[in-house]
Amino acid sequence: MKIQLIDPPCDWVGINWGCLTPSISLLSIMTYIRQKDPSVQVSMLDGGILAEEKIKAAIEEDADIYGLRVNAYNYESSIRLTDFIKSINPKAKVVFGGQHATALPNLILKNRPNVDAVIKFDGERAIYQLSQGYNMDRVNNLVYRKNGSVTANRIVYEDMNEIPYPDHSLIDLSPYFENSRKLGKERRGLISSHKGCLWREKKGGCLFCAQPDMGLRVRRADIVWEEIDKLHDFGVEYIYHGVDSTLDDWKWFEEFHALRRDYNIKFDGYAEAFQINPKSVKMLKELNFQAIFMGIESNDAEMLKSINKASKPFQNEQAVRLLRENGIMPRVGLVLGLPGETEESLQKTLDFSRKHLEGTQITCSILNPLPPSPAYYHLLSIPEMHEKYGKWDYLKDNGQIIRDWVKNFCKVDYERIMEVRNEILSLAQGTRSFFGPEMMD
Ligand code: B12
Ligand code: SF4
Repeated sequence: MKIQLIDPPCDWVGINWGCLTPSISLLSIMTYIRQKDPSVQVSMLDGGILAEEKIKAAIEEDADIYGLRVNAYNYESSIRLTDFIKSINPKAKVVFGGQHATALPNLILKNRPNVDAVIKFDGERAIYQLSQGYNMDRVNNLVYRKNGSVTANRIVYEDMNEIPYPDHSLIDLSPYFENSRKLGKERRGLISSHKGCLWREKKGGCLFCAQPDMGLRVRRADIVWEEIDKLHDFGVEYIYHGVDSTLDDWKWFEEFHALRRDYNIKFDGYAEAFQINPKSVKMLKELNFQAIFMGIESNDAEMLKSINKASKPFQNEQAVRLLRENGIMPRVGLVLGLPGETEESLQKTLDFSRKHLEGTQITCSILNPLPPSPAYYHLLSIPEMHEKYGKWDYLKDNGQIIRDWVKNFCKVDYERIMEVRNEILSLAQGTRSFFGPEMMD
Protein backbone atom coordinates (compact mmCIF):
# COMPACT_ATOMS: atom_id res chain seq x y z
CA MET A 1 0.00 0.00 0.00
CA LYS A 2 1.44 3.34 -1.04
CA ILE A 3 0.02 6.74 -0.10
CA GLN A 4 1.15 10.17 -1.25
CA LEU A 5 -0.09 13.14 0.72
CA ILE A 6 0.01 16.51 -1.02
CA ASP A 7 -0.44 20.07 0.26
CA PRO A 8 -1.01 21.88 -3.07
CA PRO A 9 0.53 25.36 -3.38
CA CYS A 10 -1.70 28.40 -3.07
CA ASP A 11 -2.81 30.21 -6.18
CA TRP A 12 -3.95 33.46 -4.68
CA VAL A 13 -2.11 34.20 -1.52
CA GLY A 14 0.49 36.93 -1.17
CA ILE A 15 3.17 35.89 1.28
CA ASN A 16 3.88 32.18 1.44
CA TRP A 17 4.48 31.63 5.15
CA GLY A 18 4.11 27.89 4.54
CA CYS A 19 7.70 27.89 3.24
CA LEU A 20 8.99 28.20 6.84
CA THR A 21 7.33 25.20 8.49
CA PRO A 22 6.10 21.85 7.20
CA SER A 23 2.42 21.15 6.63
CA ILE A 24 1.61 19.60 9.99
CA SER A 25 -1.86 18.66 8.76
CA LEU A 26 -0.17 16.10 6.51
CA LEU A 27 2.62 15.28 8.94
CA SER A 28 0.04 14.41 11.59
CA ILE A 29 -1.65 11.95 9.20
CA MET A 30 1.71 10.51 8.16
CA THR A 31 2.79 10.04 11.79
CA TYR A 32 -0.45 8.24 12.67
CA ILE A 33 -0.20 5.80 9.76
CA ARG A 34 3.49 5.09 10.38
CA GLN A 35 2.75 4.28 14.03
CA LYS A 36 -0.26 2.09 13.28
CA ASP A 37 1.14 0.19 10.30
CA PRO A 38 4.79 0.73 9.36
CA SER A 39 4.33 -1.44 6.26
CA VAL A 40 2.27 1.31 4.58
CA GLN A 41 4.53 3.52 2.45
CA VAL A 42 3.46 7.09 3.12
CA SER A 43 5.18 10.28 1.98
CA MET A 44 4.28 13.94 1.62
CA LEU A 45 4.80 16.73 -0.93
CA ASP A 46 4.48 20.19 0.58
CA GLY A 47 3.39 23.09 -1.63
CA GLY A 48 4.91 25.45 0.95
CA ILE A 49 8.31 24.54 -0.48
CA LEU A 50 7.49 22.91 -3.82
CA ALA A 51 6.00 24.70 -6.80
CA GLU A 52 3.23 22.92 -8.70
CA GLU A 53 5.55 21.66 -11.45
CA LYS A 54 7.93 20.18 -8.87
CA ILE A 55 5.02 18.44 -7.17
CA LYS A 56 3.91 17.00 -10.51
CA ALA A 57 7.43 15.72 -11.13
CA ALA A 58 7.50 14.06 -7.70
CA ILE A 59 4.10 12.38 -7.96
CA GLU A 60 4.65 8.64 -8.15
CA GLU A 61 2.65 6.73 -10.73
CA ASP A 62 2.10 3.66 -8.60
CA ALA A 63 0.49 5.05 -5.42
CA ASP A 64 -2.82 3.55 -4.32
CA ILE A 65 -4.14 6.67 -2.60
CA TYR A 66 -3.35 10.36 -3.08
CA GLY A 67 -4.57 12.61 -0.25
CA LEU A 68 -4.75 16.36 -0.91
CA ARG A 69 -5.02 19.09 1.73
CA VAL A 70 -7.51 21.51 0.31
CA ASN A 71 -8.26 25.01 1.54
CA ALA A 72 -10.08 27.84 -0.18
CA TYR A 73 -6.82 29.27 -1.50
CA ASN A 74 -5.27 26.21 -3.07
CA TYR A 75 -8.43 24.74 -4.56
CA GLU A 76 -7.56 25.40 -8.17
CA SER A 77 -4.10 23.84 -7.90
CA SER A 78 -5.71 20.90 -6.04
CA ILE A 79 -8.01 20.32 -9.02
CA ARG A 80 -5.18 20.65 -11.55
CA LEU A 81 -3.10 18.14 -9.57
CA THR A 82 -6.06 15.77 -9.24
CA ASP A 83 -6.63 15.79 -13.00
CA PHE A 84 -2.92 15.21 -13.53
CA ILE A 85 -2.89 12.25 -11.09
CA LYS A 86 -5.89 10.66 -12.77
CA SER A 87 -4.24 11.07 -16.18
CA ILE A 88 -1.18 9.07 -15.10
CA ASN A 89 -2.78 6.70 -12.59
CA PRO A 90 -6.53 6.39 -13.26
CA LYS A 91 -7.02 3.44 -10.89
CA ALA A 92 -5.79 5.23 -7.78
CA LYS A 93 -8.11 6.90 -5.28
CA VAL A 94 -7.90 10.68 -4.91
CA VAL A 95 -9.15 11.88 -1.55
CA PHE A 96 -9.59 15.49 -0.44
CA GLY A 97 -9.33 16.65 3.20
CA GLY A 98 -8.84 19.97 5.01
CA GLN A 99 -11.00 23.02 5.73
CA HIS A 100 -12.45 23.74 2.28
CA ALA A 101 -13.10 20.07 1.55
CA THR A 102 -14.82 19.76 4.94
CA ALA A 103 -16.98 22.80 4.09
CA LEU A 104 -18.24 21.71 0.66
CA PRO A 105 -17.94 17.91 0.24
CA ASN A 106 -21.20 17.48 -1.69
CA LEU A 107 -20.49 20.22 -4.21
CA ILE A 108 -16.95 18.94 -4.72
CA LEU A 109 -18.11 15.41 -5.42
CA LYS A 110 -20.89 16.63 -7.71
CA ASN A 111 -18.59 18.86 -9.77
CA ARG A 112 -15.35 16.85 -9.79
CA PRO A 113 -15.58 13.29 -11.11
CA ASN A 114 -11.84 12.79 -10.55
CA VAL A 115 -12.19 13.26 -6.77
CA ASP A 116 -13.20 9.89 -5.33
CA ALA A 117 -13.99 10.94 -1.76
CA VAL A 118 -13.76 13.74 0.78
CA ILE A 119 -12.71 13.27 4.39
CA LYS A 120 -14.32 15.78 6.72
CA PHE A 121 -12.54 17.13 9.84
CA ASP A 122 -9.76 14.91 11.29
CA GLY A 123 -8.12 12.81 8.60
CA GLU A 124 -5.75 10.49 10.48
CA ARG A 125 -8.04 7.56 11.19
CA ALA A 126 -9.92 7.75 7.88
CA ILE A 127 -6.82 7.57 5.70
CA TYR A 128 -5.48 4.77 7.88
CA GLN A 129 -8.75 2.85 7.45
CA LEU A 130 -8.56 3.32 3.68
CA SER A 131 -4.98 2.03 3.75
CA GLN A 132 -6.23 -1.10 5.49
CA GLY A 133 -8.78 -1.76 2.75
CA TYR A 134 -11.93 -0.90 4.75
CA ASN A 135 -15.07 -0.64 2.65
CA MET A 136 -16.01 2.97 1.96
CA ASP A 137 -19.15 2.67 4.09
CA ARG A 138 -17.03 1.81 7.19
CA VAL A 139 -14.56 4.68 6.95
CA ASN A 140 -15.21 7.41 9.53
CA ASN A 141 -15.71 11.00 8.32
CA LEU A 142 -15.86 9.86 4.69
CA VAL A 143 -18.16 11.44 2.10
CA TYR A 144 -18.31 9.51 -1.17
CA ARG A 145 -20.48 8.46 -4.09
CA LYS A 146 -22.70 5.44 -3.65
CA ASN A 147 -25.14 4.24 -6.32
CA GLY A 148 -24.92 7.57 -8.08
CA SER A 149 -25.57 9.80 -5.07
CA VAL A 150 -23.35 11.41 -2.44
CA THR A 151 -23.43 9.76 0.95
CA ALA A 152 -21.76 10.74 4.23
CA ASN A 153 -20.50 8.44 7.01
CA ARG A 154 -20.45 9.03 10.76
CA ILE A 155 -18.17 11.84 12.01
CA VAL A 156 -15.63 11.00 14.71
CA TYR A 157 -13.67 13.80 16.40
CA GLU A 158 -10.40 12.47 17.72
CA ASP A 159 -9.18 12.91 21.28
CA MET A 160 -6.05 15.07 20.79
CA ASN A 161 -4.24 13.04 23.45
CA GLU A 162 -4.81 9.78 21.58
CA ILE A 163 -3.49 11.08 18.26
CA PRO A 164 0.31 11.31 18.21
CA TYR A 165 1.78 14.76 17.66
CA PRO A 166 3.50 15.27 14.28
CA ASP A 167 6.83 13.44 14.17
CA HIS A 168 9.27 15.81 12.49
CA SER A 169 11.93 13.11 12.21
CA LEU A 170 9.89 11.67 9.30
CA ILE A 171 10.76 14.55 6.99
CA ASP A 172 13.73 16.64 5.93
CA LEU A 173 13.55 19.99 7.73
CA SER A 174 16.51 21.55 5.92
CA PRO A 175 14.49 23.30 3.12
CA TYR A 176 12.38 25.06 5.76
CA PHE A 177 15.44 26.08 7.81
CA GLU A 178 17.09 27.28 4.61
CA ASN A 179 14.07 29.49 3.83
CA SER A 180 14.23 30.95 7.36
CA ARG A 181 17.89 31.72 6.81
CA LYS A 182 17.18 33.37 3.45
CA LEU A 183 14.54 35.57 5.08
CA GLY A 184 16.82 36.41 8.02
CA LYS A 185 14.54 34.66 10.51
CA GLU A 186 15.14 32.15 13.29
CA ARG A 187 14.46 28.49 12.46
CA ARG A 188 10.70 27.99 12.81
CA GLY A 189 8.56 25.13 14.04
CA LEU A 190 4.77 24.90 13.96
CA ILE A 191 2.70 23.21 16.66
CA SER A 192 -1.05 22.94 16.91
CA SER A 193 -2.19 21.83 20.36
CA HIS A 194 -5.84 22.95 20.07
CA LYS A 195 -8.56 22.38 17.54
CA GLY A 196 -11.64 24.57 17.46
CA CYS A 197 -12.61 27.75 19.28
CA LEU A 198 -14.51 28.38 22.49
CA TRP A 199 -16.33 31.42 21.13
CA ARG A 200 -17.67 29.43 18.20
CA GLU A 201 -18.68 26.61 20.50
CA LYS A 202 -20.47 28.84 23.01
CA LYS A 203 -21.74 31.78 20.95
CA GLY A 204 -21.72 30.64 17.33
CA GLY A 205 -18.48 32.41 16.35
CA CYS A 206 -17.63 35.32 14.10
CA LEU A 207 -19.56 36.00 10.90
CA PHE A 208 -16.60 35.49 8.57
CA CYS A 209 -14.98 32.51 10.30
CA ALA A 210 -14.17 29.83 7.73
CA GLN A 211 -12.84 27.26 10.16
CA PRO A 212 -15.30 24.34 10.31
CA ASP A 213 -14.02 22.55 13.47
CA MET A 214 -16.65 22.49 16.22
CA GLY A 215 -16.03 22.40 19.96
CA LEU A 216 -12.64 22.97 21.56
CA ARG A 217 -10.18 20.08 21.86
CA VAL A 218 -6.80 20.44 23.49
CA ARG A 219 -3.68 18.27 23.75
CA ARG A 220 -2.25 17.96 27.28
CA ALA A 221 0.37 20.59 28.09
CA ASP A 222 3.02 18.02 29.10
CA ILE A 223 2.68 16.24 25.73
CA VAL A 224 2.93 19.58 23.93
CA TRP A 225 6.18 20.36 25.76
CA GLU A 226 7.53 16.94 24.76
CA GLU A 227 6.80 17.91 21.14
CA ILE A 228 8.56 21.27 21.62
CA ASP A 229 11.58 19.57 23.27
CA LYS A 230 11.97 17.43 20.15
CA LEU A 231 11.69 20.43 17.84
CA HIS A 232 14.28 22.22 19.95
CA ASP A 233 16.59 19.20 19.60
CA PHE A 234 16.17 19.44 15.81
CA GLY A 235 17.42 23.04 15.97
CA VAL A 236 14.11 24.94 16.00
CA GLU A 237 14.47 28.34 17.69
CA TYR A 238 11.03 29.86 17.25
CA ILE A 239 7.68 28.11 17.74
CA TYR A 240 4.61 29.25 15.89
CA HIS A 241 1.60 28.24 18.00
CA GLY A 242 -0.89 27.65 15.18
CA VAL A 243 -4.18 27.52 17.06
CA ASP A 244 -7.19 29.84 17.04
CA SER A 245 -6.21 31.24 20.44
CA THR A 246 -3.35 30.33 22.77
CA LEU A 247 -5.51 31.67 25.62
CA ASP A 248 -8.80 29.90 24.80
CA ASP A 249 -8.40 27.22 27.47
CA TRP A 250 -7.08 29.06 30.55
CA LYS A 251 -6.40 25.93 32.60
CA TRP A 252 -4.34 24.52 29.73
CA PHE A 253 -2.43 27.80 29.44
CA GLU A 254 -1.63 27.82 33.16
CA GLU A 255 -0.27 24.27 32.92
CA PHE A 256 1.69 25.12 29.80
CA HIS A 257 3.15 28.15 31.57
CA ALA A 258 3.99 26.15 34.71
CA LEU A 259 5.88 23.53 32.65
CA ARG A 260 7.97 26.07 30.72
CA ARG A 261 11.57 25.06 30.04
CA ASP A 262 14.71 26.97 30.84
CA TYR A 263 16.21 26.62 27.36
CA ASN A 264 15.78 29.60 25.06
CA ILE A 265 12.89 29.19 22.69
CA LYS A 266 10.67 31.92 21.31
CA PHE A 267 6.95 31.80 20.60
CA ASP A 268 4.41 33.48 18.40
CA GLY A 269 0.66 32.90 18.71
CA TYR A 270 -2.92 34.09 18.40
CA ALA A 271 -5.34 35.50 20.97
CA GLU A 272 -8.56 37.45 21.18
CA ALA A 273 -8.24 41.03 22.43
CA PHE A 274 -10.53 40.42 25.43
CA GLN A 275 -8.17 37.64 26.59
CA ILE A 276 -5.25 40.07 26.89
CA ASN A 277 -4.95 41.44 30.43
CA PRO A 278 -2.03 42.18 32.78
CA LYS A 279 -1.94 38.57 34.02
CA SER A 280 -2.06 36.85 30.61
CA VAL A 281 0.50 39.28 29.17
CA LYS A 282 2.90 38.64 32.06
CA MET A 283 2.62 34.89 31.48
CA LEU A 284 3.05 35.24 27.72
CA LYS A 285 6.15 37.30 28.39
CA GLU A 286 7.55 34.68 30.78
CA LEU A 287 6.99 32.07 28.08
CA ASN A 288 9.03 34.25 25.69
CA PHE A 289 6.20 35.15 23.29
CA GLN A 290 7.50 37.65 20.74
CA ALA A 291 4.25 38.45 18.98
CA ILE A 292 0.52 37.88 19.30
CA PHE A 293 -1.85 38.03 16.36
CA MET A 294 -5.27 39.44 17.28
CA GLY A 295 -8.19 39.62 14.90
CA ILE A 296 -9.50 43.01 16.00
CA GLU A 297 -11.34 43.56 12.71
CA SER A 298 -12.93 46.98 13.43
CA ASN A 299 -13.01 49.54 16.19
CA ASP A 300 -16.65 50.40 15.77
CA ALA A 301 -18.88 48.81 18.42
CA GLU A 302 -21.81 48.36 15.98
CA MET A 303 -19.61 46.64 13.41
CA LEU A 304 -18.18 44.30 16.03
CA LYS A 305 -21.71 43.43 17.07
CA SER A 306 -22.73 42.83 13.45
CA ILE A 307 -20.07 40.13 13.08
CA ASN A 308 -20.70 38.63 16.53
CA LYS A 309 -17.20 39.46 17.71
CA ALA A 310 -16.35 38.74 21.33
CA SER A 311 -14.11 41.77 21.98
CA LYS A 312 -15.20 45.40 22.42
CA PRO A 313 -13.36 48.54 21.23
CA PHE A 314 -11.96 49.35 24.70
CA GLN A 315 -10.55 45.81 24.91
CA ASN A 316 -8.90 46.24 21.50
CA GLU A 317 -7.17 49.41 22.69
CA GLN A 318 -6.17 47.89 25.99
CA ALA A 319 -4.78 44.73 24.38
CA VAL A 320 -2.60 46.63 21.90
CA ARG A 321 -1.30 48.90 24.67
CA LEU A 322 -0.55 46.07 27.12
CA LEU A 323 1.28 44.00 24.52
CA ARG A 324 3.37 46.96 23.39
CA GLU A 325 4.22 48.01 26.95
CA ASN A 326 5.47 44.50 27.62
CA GLY A 327 7.59 44.22 24.50
CA ILE A 328 5.30 41.77 22.67
CA MET A 329 4.57 42.81 19.09
CA PRO A 330 0.83 43.10 18.43
CA ARG A 331 0.00 41.69 15.01
CA VAL A 332 -3.36 43.17 14.30
CA GLY A 333 -5.85 41.74 11.83
CA LEU A 334 -8.45 44.18 10.51
CA VAL A 335 -11.37 43.27 8.28
CA LEU A 336 -13.20 46.02 6.43
CA GLY A 337 -16.49 45.69 4.57
CA LEU A 338 -18.44 44.39 7.55
CA PRO A 339 -22.25 44.27 7.34
CA GLY A 340 -23.59 47.80 7.45
CA GLU A 341 -20.10 49.36 7.11
CA THR A 342 -20.40 53.16 6.72
CA GLU A 343 -17.98 56.03 6.20
CA GLU A 344 -18.32 56.71 9.92
CA SER A 345 -17.46 53.17 11.00
CA LEU A 346 -14.49 53.09 8.61
CA GLN A 347 -13.31 56.35 10.18
CA LYS A 348 -13.41 54.79 13.66
CA THR A 349 -11.18 51.93 12.52
CA LEU A 350 -8.90 54.38 10.72
CA ASP A 351 -8.66 56.64 13.80
CA PHE A 352 -7.89 53.63 16.00
CA SER A 353 -5.20 52.52 13.56
CA ARG A 354 -3.60 55.98 13.44
CA LYS A 355 -3.65 56.30 17.21
CA HIS A 356 -2.62 52.79 18.26
CA LEU A 357 -1.19 50.78 15.39
CA GLU A 358 1.62 52.83 13.96
CA GLY A 359 4.70 50.59 13.81
CA THR A 360 2.80 47.40 14.63
CA GLN A 361 2.24 44.61 12.14
CA ILE A 362 -1.10 44.87 10.37
CA THR A 363 -3.11 42.56 8.16
CA CYS A 364 -6.00 44.38 6.55
CA SER A 365 -8.41 42.68 4.20
CA ILE A 366 -11.94 43.05 2.96
CA LEU A 367 -14.41 40.48 4.22
CA ASN A 368 -14.22 37.40 2.05
CA PRO A 369 -17.30 35.20 2.54
CA LEU A 370 -15.50 31.85 2.41
CA PRO A 371 -17.42 28.63 2.92
CA PRO A 372 -18.43 27.47 5.54
CA SER A 373 -18.58 30.90 7.23
CA PRO A 374 -21.98 32.30 8.22
CA ALA A 375 -21.14 35.20 5.85
CA TYR A 376 -21.07 32.74 2.93
CA TYR A 377 -24.57 31.50 3.78
CA HIS A 378 -25.73 35.10 4.31
CA LEU A 379 -24.65 35.95 0.78
CA LEU A 380 -26.26 32.82 -0.64
CA SER A 381 -29.56 33.76 1.00
CA ILE A 382 -29.90 36.38 -1.76
CA PRO A 383 -31.45 34.47 -4.72
CA GLU A 384 -29.29 36.21 -7.33
CA MET A 385 -26.12 35.40 -5.35
CA HIS A 386 -27.26 31.82 -4.84
CA GLU A 387 -27.67 31.50 -8.57
CA LYS A 388 -24.17 32.94 -9.11
CA TYR A 389 -22.19 31.10 -6.41
CA GLY A 390 -24.39 28.42 -4.85
CA LYS A 391 -23.56 25.62 -7.29
CA TRP A 392 -19.84 26.16 -7.22
CA ASP A 393 -17.38 24.00 -5.32
CA TYR A 394 -15.00 26.94 -5.25
CA LEU A 395 -15.25 30.66 -5.58
CA LYS A 396 -14.21 30.87 -9.18
CA ASP A 397 -13.51 34.56 -9.26
CA ASN A 398 -12.63 35.49 -5.72
CA GLY A 399 -12.29 39.22 -6.30
CA GLN A 400 -15.85 39.25 -7.61
CA ILE A 401 -17.42 37.58 -4.59
CA ILE A 402 -15.81 40.17 -2.31
CA ARG A 403 -17.20 42.98 -4.48
CA ASP A 404 -20.62 41.33 -4.46
CA TRP A 405 -20.45 41.06 -0.68
CA VAL A 406 -19.64 44.77 -0.36
CA LYS A 407 -22.38 45.74 -2.83
CA ASN A 408 -25.01 43.79 -0.95
CA PHE A 409 -24.03 44.40 2.65
CA CYS A 410 -22.10 47.68 2.97
CA LYS A 411 -23.13 51.32 2.83
CA VAL A 412 -19.82 52.43 1.30
CA ASP A 413 -18.40 51.25 -2.00
CA TYR A 414 -15.52 48.88 -2.66
CA GLU A 415 -13.16 51.60 -3.94
CA ARG A 416 -13.58 53.67 -0.76
CA ILE A 417 -12.92 50.61 1.40
CA MET A 418 -9.75 49.92 -0.59
CA GLU A 419 -8.59 53.52 -0.03
CA VAL A 420 -9.02 53.15 3.73
CA ARG A 421 -7.31 49.78 3.67
CA ASN A 422 -4.29 51.20 1.87
CA GLU A 423 -4.07 54.07 4.32
CA ILE A 424 -4.19 51.67 7.28
CA LEU A 425 -1.52 49.44 5.76
CA SER A 426 0.76 52.42 5.26
CA LEU A 427 0.95 52.77 9.06
CA ALA A 428 2.26 49.28 9.63
CA GLN A 429 5.76 48.06 10.26
CA GLY A 430 5.28 44.94 8.21
CA THR A 431 2.24 44.88 5.98
CA ARG A 432 0.37 41.71 5.22
CA SER A 433 -1.88 41.74 2.21
CA PHE A 434 -4.26 39.07 1.01
CA PHE A 435 -3.52 39.84 -2.61
CA GLY A 436 0.19 40.45 -2.86
CA PRO A 437 2.50 39.18 -5.57
CA GLU A 438 5.31 38.08 -3.25
CA MET A 439 5.85 34.35 -3.40
CA MET A 440 8.91 32.45 -2.26
CA ASP A 441 10.40 30.54 -5.16
C1 B12 B 1 -1.18 26.98 11.04
C2 B12 B 1 -2.07 27.64 10.02
C3 B12 B 1 -1.45 28.24 8.94
C4 B12 B 1 0.04 28.18 8.70
C5 B12 B 1 0.32 26.87 7.93
C6 B12 B 1 1.76 26.46 8.08
C7 B12 B 1 1.98 25.14 7.44
N1 B12 B 1 3.15 24.96 6.95
O1 B12 B 1 1.09 24.29 7.41
C8 B12 B 1 0.28 29.43 7.81
C9 B12 B 1 0.54 30.64 8.66
C10 B12 B 1 1.37 29.31 6.76
C11 B12 B 1 -1.11 29.57 7.20
C12 B12 B 1 -1.32 30.21 6.04
C13 B12 B 1 -2.57 30.35 5.48
N2 B12 B 1 -3.74 30.03 6.04
CO1 B12 B 1 -3.89 29.06 7.65
N3 B12 B 1 -4.23 28.27 9.25
C14 B12 B 1 -3.48 27.67 10.16
C15 B12 B 1 -4.31 27.16 11.35
C16 B12 B 1 -4.18 28.18 12.49
C17 B12 B 1 -3.96 25.76 11.85
C18 B12 B 1 -3.87 24.69 10.75
C19 B12 B 1 -3.13 23.48 11.26
O2 B12 B 1 -2.02 23.18 10.85
N4 B12 B 1 -3.76 22.73 12.16
C20 B12 B 1 -3.23 21.50 12.72
C21 B12 B 1 -3.55 20.30 11.82
C22 B12 B 1 -3.04 19.02 12.42
O3 B12 B 1 -4.97 20.24 11.72
P1 B12 B 1 -5.75 20.60 10.38
O4 B12 B 1 -5.01 21.55 9.53
O5 B12 B 1 -7.15 20.92 10.71
O6 B12 B 1 -5.72 19.18 9.59
C23 B12 B 1 -6.58 18.15 9.96
C24 B12 B 1 -7.89 18.11 9.14
O7 B12 B 1 -8.23 19.36 8.55
C25 B12 B 1 -7.66 17.06 8.13
N5 B12 B 1 -6.90 17.35 6.92
C26 B12 B 1 -6.15 18.38 6.59
N6 B12 B 1 -5.54 18.16 5.42
C27 B12 B 1 -5.90 16.94 5.01
C28 B12 B 1 -5.58 16.21 3.87
C29 B12 B 1 -6.13 14.95 3.73
C30 B12 B 1 -5.79 14.15 2.51
C31 B12 B 1 -7.01 14.41 4.69
C32 B12 B 1 -7.61 13.12 4.52
C33 B12 B 1 -7.34 15.16 5.83
C34 B12 B 1 -6.77 16.40 5.97
O8 B12 B 1 -6.87 16.13 8.87
C35 B12 B 1 -5.86 16.86 9.57
C36 B12 B 1 -5.38 16.10 10.75
O9 B12 B 1 -6.42 15.88 11.68
C37 B12 B 1 -5.75 27.16 10.72
C38 B12 B 1 -6.88 27.44 11.69
C39 B12 B 1 -7.24 26.18 12.38
N7 B12 B 1 -7.33 26.26 13.66
O10 B12 B 1 -7.39 25.13 11.75
C40 B12 B 1 -5.67 28.24 9.67
C41 B12 B 1 -6.47 28.10 8.33
C42 B12 B 1 -6.35 26.69 7.85
N8 B12 B 1 -5.76 28.97 7.41
C43 B12 B 1 -6.54 29.57 6.62
C44 B12 B 1 -6.11 30.48 5.64
C45 B12 B 1 -7.19 31.28 4.93
C46 B12 B 1 -4.76 30.63 5.36
C47 B12 B 1 -4.15 31.53 4.29
C48 B12 B 1 -4.87 31.52 2.97
C49 B12 B 1 -4.02 32.92 4.92
C50 B12 B 1 -3.41 33.95 4.01
N9 B12 B 1 -4.22 34.84 3.55
O11 B12 B 1 -2.23 33.93 3.74
C51 B12 B 1 -2.74 30.93 4.14
C52 B12 B 1 -2.70 29.77 3.12
C53 B12 B 1 -1.39 29.03 3.16
C54 B12 B 1 -1.42 27.70 2.49
N10 B12 B 1 -0.34 27.36 1.80
O12 B12 B 1 -2.38 26.97 2.54
C55 B12 B 1 -8.00 29.24 6.87
C56 B12 B 1 -8.57 28.30 5.80
C57 B12 B 1 -9.99 28.68 5.45
C58 B12 B 1 -10.58 27.76 4.45
N11 B12 B 1 -11.87 27.53 4.58
O13 B12 B 1 -9.94 27.29 3.55
C59 B12 B 1 -7.94 28.66 8.32
C60 B12 B 1 -8.99 27.62 8.65
C61 B12 B 1 -8.05 29.89 9.27
C62 B12 B 1 -9.45 30.46 9.36
N12 B12 B 1 -10.05 30.50 10.53
O14 B12 B 1 -10.04 30.91 8.40
N13 B12 B 1 -2.04 28.96 7.95
S1 SF4 C 1 -12.63 34.01 13.89
FE1 SF4 C 1 -11.44 33.24 15.63
S2 SF4 C 1 -12.62 33.84 17.48
FE2 SF4 C 1 -14.00 34.05 15.71
S3 SF4 C 1 -15.10 32.11 15.67
FE3 SF4 C 1 -13.35 31.91 14.25
S4 SF4 C 1 -11.69 31.01 15.45
FE4 SF4 C 1 -13.27 31.76 16.89
